[in-house]
Parts: sequence; C-alpha cells; structure tokens
Amino acid sequence: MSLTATTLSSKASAFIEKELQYSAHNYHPLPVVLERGEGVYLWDVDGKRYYDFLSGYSAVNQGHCHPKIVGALVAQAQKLTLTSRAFHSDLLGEYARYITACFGYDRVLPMNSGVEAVETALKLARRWGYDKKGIAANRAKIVTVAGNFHGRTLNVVSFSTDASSRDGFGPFMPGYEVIPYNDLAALEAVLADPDVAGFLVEPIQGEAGVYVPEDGYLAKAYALCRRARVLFIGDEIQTGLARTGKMLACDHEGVRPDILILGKALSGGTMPISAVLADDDVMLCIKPGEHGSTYGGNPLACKVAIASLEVIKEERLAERAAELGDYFRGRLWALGHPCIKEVRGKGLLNAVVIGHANPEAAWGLCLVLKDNGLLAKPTHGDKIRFAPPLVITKKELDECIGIIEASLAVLD
Ligand code: IF1
Repeated sequence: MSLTATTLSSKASAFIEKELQYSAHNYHPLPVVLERGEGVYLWDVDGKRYYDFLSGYSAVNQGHCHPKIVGALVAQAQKLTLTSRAFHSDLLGEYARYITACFGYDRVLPMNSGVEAVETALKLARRWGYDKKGIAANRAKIVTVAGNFHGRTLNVVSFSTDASSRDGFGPFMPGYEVIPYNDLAALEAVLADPDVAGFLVEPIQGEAGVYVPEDGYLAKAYALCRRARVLFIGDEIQTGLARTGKMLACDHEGVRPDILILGKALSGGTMPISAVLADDDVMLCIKPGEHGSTYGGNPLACKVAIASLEVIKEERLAERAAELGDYFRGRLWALGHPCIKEVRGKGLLNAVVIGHANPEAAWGLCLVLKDNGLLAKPTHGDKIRFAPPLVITKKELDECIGIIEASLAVLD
C-alpha cells in the first residue's frame, strides 16, 4: 500500500509549496489542490473531478456553490453587507423571525463561526444560572462529555479531552465537569450538584469518529436535565440542518434543546454564519452591550442564511439524507470487506472504522480514494468520515460505493 503522497503535478505542487512557505502549518491536508466546486463535485487545478465526501465538515449540505444561495449572496453583496449592530438593518428582523419560526424558539442571537456560537451558548447558560437558577457568583458549572469537539478557543479547549486540541494551551478555564459520553448514570450523578447550569452535548460526536449514542440517550439526558433544572445545550453545528436525516439530530428523539447551536450549513458553505436559539427565559438574560460581534447578524449573512434554510426545505434534504444514508450504510456493510470493522452514522453523516495491521491504513486508503476520484479524510487515525453533500443522487452514490469498493483492494 502506497502511503506516500501520490504523484502531484508540478502545478499542484507549486500551490502547496507557496502555502507551506507562507501560511501556518496548523493542518495536514490530503495532497490535492482544489479550485472549483459545484454540487457534489470538486475539481483540482489540473481539471480532475472528485466526489466531495467531507462537505466542508458538513458545511456544504446544500452542495457547493448552490445557485440560489450564491444568488442571494451576490445580490445582497451589491446592496449592503455590514451595518454593525450599532444601527438596525432591514434584514435582521426578517431573518430572526424566519429562523425562530423554522426551529420553534422565541429568539436568535446571530454569530459567525461555530465556536463563537458555542461560547455564546456557554455565556447564556452561566448567566441564566446566576440570574434565574440562583447559583452563587462565579460558581456556575457546565457539564460536558469526553470525546467532545466544540471548537478551538481557549475556553472551549479547556474541556476538550483530545490532547492535540488541548495540550500546550493552558492555563484553562475552570467551571467544567467532563463525564463519559452516552452514560446516563454519570450524568444523573453530576447533575446532583446545584451549581450546574448547563449540559453541553453533540447529538452525534462528529470529530470523535461519528459516535452515535444508544437510542434514547438524548431523550433521557434531556429528562435528567429538566429534573435537575439544568439547560440542555444541543450543539448541532455539524449534525444539524438535515445532515442526519432530520432537520436536527435531536429531532430523532423528540428533544428540544433549551439552547440550540447552529453553524456550518447555515450558510451552505459560502461564509461563516452561526446562530444560538433559545426562549425568552434564557435569551433575555443578556442585556444590551453584554455580548456581540462585529459581523454577527450582518445583512449579507441574514440573506444567505434564509436562502440556505429555504434550500434545505425546498429540496427535502433531510428526507434524502435519511433514505440515502440507510442505503449507503447497507451497501458498505454488504461489501463484507474484512478491513471494514464498523459502519456507523445516521443520515449522511457516516464513518467506517478501518481495521488493519498498518496504523496508516486509513490515510493510505484516503490517498487511493483520492486517486480514484473521491475525497475523504480520516479522523482520529482509523476512522474515515463519509459525508457527501445531501444533494447527491442515488446514481452518484452508487458510483461512489464502487470507488470505495475498488479502493479497498489497497488494504488486501
Ligand atoms: C477544525 C473537527 C469537525 C463542530 C462542532 C463546533 C465546531 C465544530 C460539533 C466549531 C467545528 C470543524 C472545525 C475544523 C474541523 C471540523 C471538525 F474535526 F474539528 F472536529 F467537523 F468534526 N461544534 N468543526 O464540528 O465550529 O468554529 O469551526 O466554525 O477546527 O479543524 P467552527
């Protein structure tokens, strides 16, 4: 199995060399240089076409450069992009009404990156803990789970259990309790502490390797939070917006987070747009001047987010993800390849666990997949995430399954 970077054209190599010389080395990308995207397809600088099976980590659920989303972006960009929140715009109210009606909440607090929305949710939970639950000043705690990924700010990595995200960045923010994922007894025990204000959880752990908790975990965790008067904070930045076969992954269990966090596909992969949704009892704990951001709720983002949400509904992306996801997992299992130890996921958020003597096997397989026209990347060594845009057709999915089957031969 070839583990070295596959042959790159001199043209592609030149792009990579420039990047290596002038940009930070905070990623280890697959050796491919992309210049165009449309729907489920990406093209590299040499004109080779690939299926995108990462979708910008689920930011491109609607497909690359969706015409309706790009159209909304271009039109608004030629009119007004940013007012700052020092002034009102004609679009924030319209967007806020649209998205709160879409998900059934009283209010939205618009932010930009996903981690900014997570930070916002944590500030809201702490503030609610002090103002409404009566927790003593500076004693509020947030419970979260091992294997979490919620972004890379110092506060958020303070409760990471992943060494590569956390080590070397101390000192860390206090006030976090980490319990095992998918462990209701541990949650019940930790919620006995009256200083707990919130429980932050991903309905499916994406980065950890698409860990799907046992059926009923989210609903029972939510019930435990209600009983302990703790806010259930659902991070749906990666699992939300139709990716897992429902509008929200929490919908599979009828759970309505007290604080809902969205990002990524809220812009269809065009620009950073995130959002925190909650009801008045939580959201109005933050008063004017106590939180914000330069770009949060800008007119361009409002227009793009409305278009992105409309596409999800108009093109029935959740239903498609549910149907095609079941089909995809069934077909992968049916390959019966000895190196596929597990196929897991929900909707079109899936991963395979590769079992092989060579620890670099998943990386090597991704290099062969790339040569065969499919882009995917391993997560945490032996797991490969397969998450195409939700606009993929069954015919295209069949072709991709064929590519995966042919590429697996490299592991024989
Ligand atoms: C990287 C991971 C995925 C997220 C959830 C919050 C955020 C993310 C559930 C923060 C972001 C991205 C970040 C990117 C790679 C990617 C990722 F591998 F890092 F963990 F998707 F799984 N909550 N995930 O998945 O959102 O601030 O990035 O907009 O940092 O390498 P962000």
